[in-house]
Amino acid sequence: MHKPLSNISQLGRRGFLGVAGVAALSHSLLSRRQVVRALLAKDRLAENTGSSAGSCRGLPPLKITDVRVIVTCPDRNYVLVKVLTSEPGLYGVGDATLNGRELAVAADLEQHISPLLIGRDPEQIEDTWQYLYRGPYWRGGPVQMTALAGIDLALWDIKGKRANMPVYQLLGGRTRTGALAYTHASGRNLVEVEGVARRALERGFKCVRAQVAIPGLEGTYGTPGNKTPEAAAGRVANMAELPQTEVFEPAPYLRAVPRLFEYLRAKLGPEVELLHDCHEKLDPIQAARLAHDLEPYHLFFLEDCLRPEYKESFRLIREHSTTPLAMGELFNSLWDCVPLIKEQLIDYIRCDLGHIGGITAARKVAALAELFQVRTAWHGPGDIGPPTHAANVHVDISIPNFGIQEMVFFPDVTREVISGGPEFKDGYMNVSDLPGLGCDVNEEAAKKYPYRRAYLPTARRKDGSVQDW
Ligand code: CS2
Ligand code: MG
Repeated sequence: MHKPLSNISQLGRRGFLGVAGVAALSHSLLSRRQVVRALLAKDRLAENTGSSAGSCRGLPPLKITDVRVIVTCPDRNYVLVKVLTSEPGLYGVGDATLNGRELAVAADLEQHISPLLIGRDPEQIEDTWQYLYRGPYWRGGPVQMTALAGIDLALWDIKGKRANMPVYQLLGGRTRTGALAYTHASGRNLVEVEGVARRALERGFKCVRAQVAIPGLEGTYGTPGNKTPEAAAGRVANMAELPQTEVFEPAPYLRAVPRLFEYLRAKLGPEVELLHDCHEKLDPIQAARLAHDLEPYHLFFLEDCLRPEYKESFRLIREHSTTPLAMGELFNSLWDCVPLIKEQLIDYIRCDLGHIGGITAARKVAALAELFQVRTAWHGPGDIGPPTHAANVHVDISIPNFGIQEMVFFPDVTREVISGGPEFKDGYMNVSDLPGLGCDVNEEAAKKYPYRRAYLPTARRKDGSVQDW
């Protein structure tokens, strides 16, 4: 078999150089092909790490050119995000408002997040989410997740505008004609709550959350304090330069709340959907007792009975009542939602899109919840901005397991700064078919209302110990 060697010697040196030459040539050809392949791969990699080669058909590649953080206080503090792009006039608006910690979020956005985004492709929403969530190594928490949510909303807004579609179309299109909404009816006594609830029903609401001041207790969450119900509707009645301290005792609360719903059912009848927010105030057995005592009044749901740290205690409530349960506005991570959903210990997941990482996070929570027949009831109070309310409804009308949407009406002064957002009609919320989220921010108007430091109230028991507000 060793013939070939002799062939080589027969070829002589020229022949050998010839072969060597061909080998070198094919090698260089090879390496050139490898170079081209490597270049293409690099392109793909670049594409997958935030700098793309124009992902929308025929459109030039897009880059983030600036991130503006707008802190303003028309009637309360908001932190808005404006993500500008290399396409003239194309920008995204997001909301990164975290009540009582606004400047911490603004600083995170300005000092830490914005530098990371300049030059990236805004179309790479999921990659940017992962990069901003896992990239900092230290992950989660209300400040970072609110900052991430602000960016996430702005990127979905850009993608919708570029695709010339409302965001709900990007999320798979409509699953319903509108999102059933609820509003707040709070009062200093039963008659006042009934009055506010009746006015809400006249306005078209089919669902009302009822909160009443507890006799003998100074200030109770969700009640107007010394303001009229209208002035306090949907707003935190007493934001203050320094936290005001309310006094809470579970015993009078556990007596007063069932009386409230007995009264409202007697006055308003069986049709109207009624909800109540415990606001994370109770110990497990107290929550079980309340849920049990409220059974005869068929609440749509009882919200946030327990503190977010005590998820396993929902089992105790389940053991003692069939009152539907909602939980989640204080969750800051997708993973916070898993145990309650997986074990069906709640019926409604109530995350705040603005504090859990935006639309990208919410649609994953909704998908998980769908698998366990849990419905959504995203947080929608007055201390998150219209862009988050818009995002709520874009997700609500594009998922199969929507439950209900909390909403508030924003005063004109806020609308002067932040236009657009979902509209209320005959009991339902809806968004426009404008491309993107459908909101815009007026930076000049925002400048007219500088930030004012404000704190949420805190609470203590009568013995002076700290209590959840
Ligand atoms: C409440 C909120 O609407 C709700 O369900 O829990 O109003 C909450 O108190 C505020 O967002 C706190 O900032
Ligand atoms: Mg709540």
